[in-house]
Amino acid sequence: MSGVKMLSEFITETQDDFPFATGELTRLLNDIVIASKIVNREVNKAGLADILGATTQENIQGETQQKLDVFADEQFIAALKNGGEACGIASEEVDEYLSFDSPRSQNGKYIVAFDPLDGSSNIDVNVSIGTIFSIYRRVSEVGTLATEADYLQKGDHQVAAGYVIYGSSTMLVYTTGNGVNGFTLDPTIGEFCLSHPNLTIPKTGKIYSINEGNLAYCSAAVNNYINYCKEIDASTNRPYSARYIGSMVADLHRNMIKGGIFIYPETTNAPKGKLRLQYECNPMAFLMEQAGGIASTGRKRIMEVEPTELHQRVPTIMGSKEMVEKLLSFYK
Ligand code: P6P
Repeated sequence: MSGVKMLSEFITETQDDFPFATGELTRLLNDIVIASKIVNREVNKAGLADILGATTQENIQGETQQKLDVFADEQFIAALKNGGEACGIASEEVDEYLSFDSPRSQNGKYIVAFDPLDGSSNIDVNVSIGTIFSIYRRVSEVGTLATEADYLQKGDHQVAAGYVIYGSSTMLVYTTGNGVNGFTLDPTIGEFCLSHPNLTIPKTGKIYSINEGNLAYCSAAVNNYINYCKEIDASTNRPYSARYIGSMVADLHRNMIKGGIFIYPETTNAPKGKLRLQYECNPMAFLMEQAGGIASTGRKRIMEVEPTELHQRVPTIMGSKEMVEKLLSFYK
């Protein structure tokens, strides 16, 4: 298609930006793209196939696994295992990390942490859901089985991250540390096409996104900030609007485009918050910072947090620079 740049072309053209450019990232991202297209196909007809609803299984989070969660997880694991670039994966749906033991995979230089289908409680009510992925270069010796240290790297060591949002259209948004670019799937040709080059998040906005049902358990700082958002003050363009989808990818994608702040803080009943550091917060933090936003726990950059457990949770505040800075001023 003349004038339209496809994701595969874009990755190839920009792979020299990637410090380890030998085509590895191209192949690794294409493995993720393949899985996302298969997942997209099933998400788009979830209501028809016997793929809706819950399984009888629970994941390590204690959350009932949705059938589509399990399907999506299987697709990403298969694509990455067969692709050979990844030596292992960590998934929200799998208790332990999974180091691939084939000789080919042990020569893989990357690990991928992912949430195969985030927001899956929204599947049965047809609300946008997403896949989130984070790519690290392994720290263990190439040619060996990946070790725990490969999976417990802090967010600043990511070499790439992105998400797929299965919404009114299906988009893939990713970064390799040189800005953020968004691609929309053209189902007529089955290709992701560049639709949002050099995505940057507006430095401020009018949208705050938090589950207000939790406010009674939130800190004074968060409550004071939400009250600030609701106060009438024409000079500072308030009150703001509340928008909360309950699907992290959808809430953050909206804020990336329109500007806004997303808050899932620590609460008295969840001192670490709810969202998982390695496959939700770190990849989204990488994207937010690359797009000119801020991603904080309330006390430090999310990508500075030293992981100690694969599924650890972290308080999450991310979005437009000036809005996050305002909330952080309430912490002081
Ligand atoms: P709550 C979905 O389950 C998820 O992990 C994120 O996608 C979303 O932002 C959050 O949890 C919603 O949590 O407690 O507000 O329903």
